[in-house]
Amino acid sequence: MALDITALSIIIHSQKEPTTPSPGDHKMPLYVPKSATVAVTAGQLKAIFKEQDADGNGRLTKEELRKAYEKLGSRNPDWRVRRSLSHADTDGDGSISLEELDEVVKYALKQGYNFH
Ligand SMILES: [Ca+2]
Ligand SMILES: [Ca+2]
Repeated sequence: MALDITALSIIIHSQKEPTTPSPGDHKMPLYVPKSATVAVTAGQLKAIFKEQDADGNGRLTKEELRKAYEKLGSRNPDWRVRRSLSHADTDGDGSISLEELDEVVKYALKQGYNFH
């Protein structure tokens, strides 16, 4: 099941936001602040990474990894991609297979990776 991270962030954000009762309040703009901080599980992280496999070939290229980290709100996605590859790209082909993705997820979790 694909995890809709945008919807997730909106839900979390709206929970944190103090309720301001006003008419038309239900028409909230679809704006997701980058400051939303949420702990994620390994399964959620993996789902987010897999979602970025745009061509569906079961491998995450640097570009696809970068998108994943951008989606996670990383301030320095390029650096994260380099770290992930050096940590998890065990066969050295410059992309992350589904097997290697587990290592990326472990790495990301070890960094205490959250949505910020
Ligand atoms: Ca791919
Ligand atoms: Ca690889």
